[in-house]
Amino acid sequence: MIWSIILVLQLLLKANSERVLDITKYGARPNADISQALMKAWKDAIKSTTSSKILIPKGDWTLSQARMHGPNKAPITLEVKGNLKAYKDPYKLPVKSQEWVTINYVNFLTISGGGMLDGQGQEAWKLNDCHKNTACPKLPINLSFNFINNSIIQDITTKDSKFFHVNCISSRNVTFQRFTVSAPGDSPNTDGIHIARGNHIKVIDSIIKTGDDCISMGDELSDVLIKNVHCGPGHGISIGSLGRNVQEKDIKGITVQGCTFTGTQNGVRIKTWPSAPATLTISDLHFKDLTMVNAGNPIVFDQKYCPWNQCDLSKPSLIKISDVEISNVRGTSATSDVVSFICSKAKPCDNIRIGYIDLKHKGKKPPSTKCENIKPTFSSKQSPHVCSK
Ligand SMILES: *[C@@H]1O[C@H](CO)[C@@H](O)[C@H](O)[C@H]1NC(C)=O
Ligand SMILES: *[C@@H]1O[C@H](CO)[C@@H](O)[C@H](O)[C@H]1NC(C)=O
Ligand SMILES: *[C@H]1O[C@H](CO)[C@@H](O)[C@H](O)[C@H]1NC(C)=O
Repeated sequence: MIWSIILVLQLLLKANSERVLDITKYGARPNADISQALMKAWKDAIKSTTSSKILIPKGDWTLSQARMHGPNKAPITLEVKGNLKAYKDPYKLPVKSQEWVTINYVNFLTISGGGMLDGQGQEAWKLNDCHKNTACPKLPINLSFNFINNSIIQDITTKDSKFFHVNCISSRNVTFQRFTVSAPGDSPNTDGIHIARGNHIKVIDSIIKTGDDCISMGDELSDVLIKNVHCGPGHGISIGSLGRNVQEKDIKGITVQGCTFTGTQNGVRIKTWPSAPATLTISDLHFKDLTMVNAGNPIVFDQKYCPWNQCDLSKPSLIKISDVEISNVRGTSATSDVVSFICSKAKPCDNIRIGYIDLKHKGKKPPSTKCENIKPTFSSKQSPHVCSK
């Protein structure tokens, strides 16, 4: 009896043992483009009916572009131990206007290994003039994960992407943990992680230093947990901007907890466009246990979002913000507006519950709050007093 159990266990262990697909066995050589070797390993991995691991060993590797698509039949681990470098020239991507690394339609993927994905964006950033040119060159995103389920991305650093670092669209049950994003504070549109159209997404225990939003969230999103993330430099954690596309769908269940914002332009921010057609609801939000270290605008709801005055303020936003808990937000603000609720006249903010707030501002003006079309309820003390004019 005991022997038959051991035999079964051994068979199970064997069935579960991962096949290792080392890219050097597929022809990858240092200082040459490894994309073909990686694609060959990927093809074997998705065909495999047992778990497989694609190994990118320690060392410096050049990757022109990788577009890895499923479906896969068994779990895949992509273990990146080395440094993967993009070409410096953004126009050298074999398939233009595509991401550097794209992974689509996979289930049970783990990316790990402690390695680095280096987008080498310094040259591309010089070409970015999107703030004044609507026909600006489209620069490649660093990593794009779309239609991914049950996946984990951990212990990886992405550095100097040419544009958004990570896009995670239409995915379910994806966790980013111990994930590092690193780009200079003045690099344009280098959002850390952009998440949209998904559910059950987590970003935990991570460090995001970038030139744009630390984490930005788009529409049709639910059940997102952002916990113990250190942001800065960058523009903070944002929901939006939203409103310009009439088809945008609701956002529900976003928790930002235990995060630190150091020298960011904003803390947590919701941005919706005025005079815009979308009518979605943004609800069930929890912003708690947040630390601001000289962060500008620690809490902002901006329903008159209008950067560079490129929009029409005559009509209010039609997006509703409701059921929000804000509690235990403390630290120092770089701006005198420490809390700013500019809610829509057409859809006032509803059921906003505010707990402990202690935000200080060093400067001539004392810390203040702005409140339009909102009547919060309070459950603790706030310094400064919120909405008490
Ligand atoms: C991911 O989950 C969704 C919803 O269950 C499903 O429709 C989709 O096919 C899944 N994708 C993959 C790649 O397994
Ligand atoms: C979510 O994904 C993780 C990682 O693959 C997996 O272990 C877990 O079972 C998944 N959760 C659900 C609810 O499917
Ligand atoms: C880098 O970000 C851009 C912006 O979304 C994206 O289009 C591109 O696919 C990304 N590249 C990678 C490699 O993810």
